Order: sequence, then C-alpha cells, then structure tokens
Amino acid sequence: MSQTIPAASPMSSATHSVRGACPHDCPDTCALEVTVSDGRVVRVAGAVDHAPTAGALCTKVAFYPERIHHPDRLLYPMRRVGGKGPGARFERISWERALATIADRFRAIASEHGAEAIVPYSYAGNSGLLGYGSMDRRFFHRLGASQLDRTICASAGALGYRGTIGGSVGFDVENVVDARLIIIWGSNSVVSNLHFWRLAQEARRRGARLIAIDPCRTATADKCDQHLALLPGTDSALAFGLMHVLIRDDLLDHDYIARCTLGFEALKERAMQYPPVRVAAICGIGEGQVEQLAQAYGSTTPAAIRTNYGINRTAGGGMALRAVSCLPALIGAWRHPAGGILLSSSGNYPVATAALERPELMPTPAPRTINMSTIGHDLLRAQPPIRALFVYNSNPVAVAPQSAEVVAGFARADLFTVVHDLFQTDTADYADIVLPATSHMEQLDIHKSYGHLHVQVNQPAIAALGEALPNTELFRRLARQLGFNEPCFADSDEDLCRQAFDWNDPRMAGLSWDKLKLAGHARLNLPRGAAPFAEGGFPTPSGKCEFTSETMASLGLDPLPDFVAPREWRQSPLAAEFPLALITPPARNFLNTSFANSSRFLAQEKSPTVHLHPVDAAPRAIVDGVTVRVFNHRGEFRARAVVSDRPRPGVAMATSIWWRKLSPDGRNCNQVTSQALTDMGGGATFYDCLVEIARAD
Ligand SMILES: Nc1nc2c(c(=O)[nH]1)N[C@H]1C(S)=C(S)[C@@H](COP(=O)(O)OP(=O)(O)OC[C@H]3O[C@@H](n4cnc5c(=O)[nH]c(N)nc54)[C@H](O)[C@@H]3O)O[C@H]1N2
Ligand SMILES: Nc1nc2c(c(=O)[nH]1)N[C@H]1C(S)=C(S)[C@@H](COP(=O)(O)OP(=O)(O)OC[C@H]3O[C@@H](n4cnc5c(=O)[nH]c(N)nc54)[C@H](O)[C@@H]3O)O[C@H]1N2
Ligand SMILES: [Mo]
Repeated sequence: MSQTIPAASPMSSATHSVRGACPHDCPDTCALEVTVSDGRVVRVAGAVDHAPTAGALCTKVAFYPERIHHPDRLLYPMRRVGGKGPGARFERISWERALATIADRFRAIASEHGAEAIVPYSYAGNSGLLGYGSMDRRFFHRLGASQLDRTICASAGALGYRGTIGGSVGFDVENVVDARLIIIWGSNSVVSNLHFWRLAQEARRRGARLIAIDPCRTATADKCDQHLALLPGTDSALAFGLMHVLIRDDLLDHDYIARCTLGFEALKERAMQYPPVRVAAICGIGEGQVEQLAQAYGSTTPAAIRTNYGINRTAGGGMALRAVSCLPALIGAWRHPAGGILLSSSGNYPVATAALERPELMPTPAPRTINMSTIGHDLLRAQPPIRALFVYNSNPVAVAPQSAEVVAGFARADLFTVVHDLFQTDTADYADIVLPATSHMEQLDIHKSYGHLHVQVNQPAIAALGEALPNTELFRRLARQLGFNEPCFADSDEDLCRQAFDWNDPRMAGLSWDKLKLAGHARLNLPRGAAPFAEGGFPTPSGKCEFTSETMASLGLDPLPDFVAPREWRQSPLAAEFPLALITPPARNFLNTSFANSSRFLAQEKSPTVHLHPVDAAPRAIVDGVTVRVFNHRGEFRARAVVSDRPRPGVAMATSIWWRKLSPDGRNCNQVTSQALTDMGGGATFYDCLVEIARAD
C-alpha cells in the first residue's frame, strides 16, 4: 500500500515555513504560509504573493494553530459504549479493530439488504479536491452504496444560474476594482467573502457606489452607500422590476441583446407583468426604490453584481439566480472587464472529476440517490430503509434542516453509524464508531476556488496528530479491508493530485503538477483584465445568454425565469400563526459549525441570538437581552433577543450555526427550519421558514 501519511519533518526541531491552502467551504480559498516549530504549527499567515489572499486572513484562520492543536482533537478510533446522543461515552479501539468492525457490518448489511442500504454523507468540511471527493467516492461506488445528492448549499442557485449563463463562471473578480457600481446581492461579504470585500472597498476608493440587497442591514450593508431591505425570497421579483424599468425606459444595450442573448421578446413580455408597483408590494419595499435602483443600474458603467448563495435558500432559490443573472446582458455590462455578474468561479477549472471519483466502479443499474437535505426524513422513511450511514466532512445533526427528524433518524438503535471528523461533533455523539481525521495541515491536497481563478497546492506542514488519518488514506484502507483490489485503490495522494485536473486543457497551459508543487499556487491561464463575454461566447448550448432556456424546459421547468414565492409566505395559511420570516445566515466567527467549538470564537459570538426589529419586538414585550423562544410547528430553540433595526420589519435573524450541545437549550436554529426543497436542484430551503417569537419567561 502506498505511504501517504507525512512522516515527522526532518527539520522538525527548527522553525520552517510550509505553503498551504485553506480548505474551508468559503469562496476566498486563501493561500497560507504556515510556520512550524518543533513539529507544531505556531503561526498561520496569508500568502503575500497570492493576489486573492494579499497577505490577509479572516480571524478564524489567523488563529488556526488553536484549531490544529486543540485539546479536543480526536486522536484515536473509538467505539461507543452505552446509548446514542449527547453525553454518549466512547472507548478507544485500534484502527485494525475499527476497520474490521466497519467492514464486517457493511458486508453483513450488503448481503442481507443490498449495499444501497449503506449511505455516505459528506459535504465540504474539507474543500480540497482530494479531501472533498476522491478515494471516498471510489470506495462507495465500488461498494454499491446509495449515491448522495450534495444539495445542502448551492445546488438550486447553481442550476438557475447555469440556465442563464451556462455554468459557474462570471466576471474575473480581480477586475472588480474598476467597477463604478457594485451590487452585493444576498451576500454578507464582510463575513463570508472577506477578500471580495477588500476589492469592493478599493473600487469604492476609486469612485464606485456600493449597494447591498439584503433583508438585514448587515456589517456589509452598513458600509455600502445604499441598502435595499427586501423580504427574503423575493429577489426574482426585484430582478423583474428592474428589467421592467430598463425595458420601459429603454436603458438597454440593443446591440448586445441582438448579438449575444436568446429570447429577449419572451423575457420582455414577462417583465411587463412586473411593474414597480407590483414588485414593491411583493418585496415589501417602496416603488421609488425599484425605480431608483433600475436607473442607477441602467446608467452606470461598468456595473458588477456580486451575488451569492444567500438568495438560493428559499422555495424559489433557483429562479432567483436565473432571474438576477439576466440583468447584465440587458445593459451590455459584460462588455467591460469589471461588469457582469459573479456567483461562483468554480466552472473555470478543468477538474477531472470522473478520474478522481471513478463512477464506472458503480454497479448497474446505478444505486438510488439520497438527497442530503432531507436526511432526517430519509433516515426515518426511505424505502428500502437506510441501515448504515458513513459521515465525514460534515456535521448533519447540527446543520441539516428540521433537527427533530434528523435527531430521531440518527438515534435509531438499528442504524450503524460511522463518523470521521477532527472533533466530537453533535453528529459524532450518535456514532457507533468514531474515527479521527487529520487537518489539512497534516495532509497533501490540491485546490480550486469558487471565488477566484487560482490553483493551489496544500503541503502537509506537520505529522498527523495521534492516529488521525486523511480521508484518502481512510478509504484506501477500508477498500483493502473489503478486498477491493482495483489498481485505483492503490493511488497515492500525489497520484490523485496528478489526476485531479485535465492538464491538457488550455486553461492549464503552462501549469503542471511538478511546477505547482514548487510554486504553491498559480493563476489559471485566463487573460488578465479581460471581459470574458464581451462578444457572447457563454457556456450555454446556444453560446448566448439564455433568457429562454431549452435546458430548463427539458428539466420540466419554465423555459423563462419567473418569480416563485417562498413556500412559507406572508400569504400562506401558516402566516397567521407564525408571522415572522426567520433567516439564519452565518456568524462571522464560525464557518458553518466549524470553529463553533472554539472558546475564543464562542466568546466573540457570546450566545445564540435572534435579532428582531423594534416594531416586531414591542407587541411581544421583547426587550434587548431577554431569552426568547423561537418556534413553529416543527419545533423550538431558545436565543437571546437583540432588538435592533438590523433586520427589516417582519424578519428575524439568528446567526448560525451553533453546536447543539454547546447551546444553553441543547438545540439550534435548525430545530425550526424545513426539509422542503427548492424549485430546482433539490436544494435546502433554510431561509424559507416562518416562526413566532415569545419571551421564554
Ligand atoms: N464567516 C463565515 N464565512 C463563511 C461561512 C460561514 O459560515 N461563516 N460559510 C461559507 C459557506 S458554506 C457559504 S455557502 C458562503 C455563504 O456566503 P453567502 O451566500 O454570501 O452567504 P451569507 O454571507 O450568509 O450572506 C447571505 C446574506 O443573504 C441575506 N439573505 C438571506 N435571505 C435572503 C434573500 O432571500 N434575499 C437576499 N437578497 N438576501 C438574503 C442574509 O441576511 C445574509 O446577509 O459563505 C462561506 N463563508
Ligand atoms: N440554519 C442554517 N443551516 C445551514 C446553513 C445556514 O445558513 N443556516 N448553511 C448551510 C450551508 S451553506 C452549508 S455548506 C452546510 C454546511 O454544513 P457542513 O458541511 O456539515 O459544515 P460544517 O458544519 O463546517 O462541518 C464540517 C465538518 O467536517 C469536519 N472536517 C473538516 N475537515 C475534514 C477532513 O479533512 N476530513 C473529515 N472526515 N472531516 C473534516 C469538520 O471538523 C466539521 O465537523 O450547512 C448548511 N446549514
Ligand atoms: Mo455553503
């Protein structure tokens, strides 16, 4: 078997520096300079020579040595003794015994019920191409386990955006400094996309106007020139209001529309159904605000829209991105390097997904697919039943919607659960077998980004702590244990890095694994300062920006964008009982639930809070600082009330994601969120959630 665990560095007694890449699920994918002394990580800094990172890190990663050497790191395999759930007790076992136990159970389940009864559950706790999906996928494909549809974050928006633009591409973020207008649409850049915020500020110094579109006056909205506080889930209506005014007042680029778009007449007809007066009523804003934004957008060049996944978490999340992404083509914003729209840049990378994941190892017919956003429901009701769950790179008991069902599913006595993580998470408390994972500083990886255009290598900085293993090595060993002897299971991590990209793709010209290994990072071979779609050439079937999309039609969807109302809407019957729209966006000091077990960051975030507007607080006799119950028909959690004008009236905002067991009431905001899915892509609808709030006393 290939040796992939880094040996203790020969230089371990001296201080030295190693080049790394931040593996967290964040668009910034920073290049790191890791300082190691005596085998310990003592300092982490942002690489100065990496343009997107520019020497700066978020607070979370700046304190990374505390995470790496945290006293709670899992160091050995363990098996549970006693009941499942909070307070569960575990005892140390050997890797041999852990692997044998898992293999025996998987064999028994597969022979009795079929391997489809085994389900992998992973997301982007590690976003490296190896850590995210490589040896693990090969293993589950060969096993014949159920497939997992990884929908919990971005699937709706990505699909909607693809309908219009053709893929996860957009303006080159490094050009945005030259924009004259930047609309930050459904994104809290200061918190979740800090390195974009740096560029937006530079643009502002050069004279750009910044506008935030967000139900809350976030830290980002605070610093913008203007803030439009619409109701959650109404973004597509606002986009149509803007289109209406652009068309009505002829603020259009007719030449660009004629040459580079498809279906303008049909889009125009639909936009005519959305006059500002109607849009204002849907969005809960003033008619003048719609008019004004359209005028600003239609008359400022270059205009950039930085949107993000904040707008894809309601029932119409797919249509939201489908509609918003139509705007730049109407005004010809794509003609300019600093114009257009950006949701994700990940489609620029020629990742060799099939080479990494080997889908051909799957049996035919292919096993069923389980949607990760409905794991609670599926653990309780999938047919045939799920008998075993293997969780890694994710903490579903805390992050998946509708916790009551998720917890009941994980608590099933007959479910065999394995959890591989760095920490004893809420999910690990339900495991039969807990396995220790290395951090990225203990393993090799290669990275793309969804916020910039650079390829990065993450070199191991220190030896694995305790008996921790990287995902790749864990699944290599499990494959051997189960007798899978296809040659691909012997690939080393370096082999996997070499397989991770199609190096012959023109975007990789001048790059090779060997060069990257030395350099640490390099930009894709894409022209700098360019406007990628100035002459069209979108990655859609027609090569045009598709207002009407046959791809959408072939999926049984409306070929045109439209406004799809939130499922839990002010007009819905539920609203009488639960009148407040709850959104639960990320806290600054946490990354989903990662970092949310650090005393430093817990001290910063203090306690679970829910912000509500004075007009909503007053009739409920809620004052700042009191403990409140946030509840609906799915459940309840407690939080400290913050009365402020940050959320707009009718909206409550609770930052996420707290560990359940570290919260005063042992629950978190996902107790009230719903497992209903988005209009397309099977996405989660975390921000489509009506609640009532009351004082806990
Ligand atoms: N510090 C930190 N950074 C993170 C994360 C984290 O947890 N913490 N998570 C990472 C991950 S996994 C992701 S996916 C990205 C997420 O990054 P983004 O998608 O940019 O998400 P947020 O920063 O939550 O910004 C979403 C904003 O949208 C607003 N919002 C909510 N609903 C709506 C709506 O219907 N319409 C509009 N217009 N706005 C709405 C919220 O108030 C919030 O301010 O961030 C990544 N970066
Ligand atoms: N209410 C509400 N819920 C949400 C959201 C929200 O905004 N509101 N956001 C949603 C979004 S956008 C997302 S992306 C999901 C994120 O949900 P998850 O993907 O579950 O993210 P984390 O909670 O950070 O959990 C990642 C886990 O992976 C572990 N890990 C890190 N590196 C490795 C590794 O190399 N190997 C292994 N085996 N484990 C590793 C970490 O220690 C951590 O416990 O949550 C979603 N849930
Ligand atoms: Mo996410």
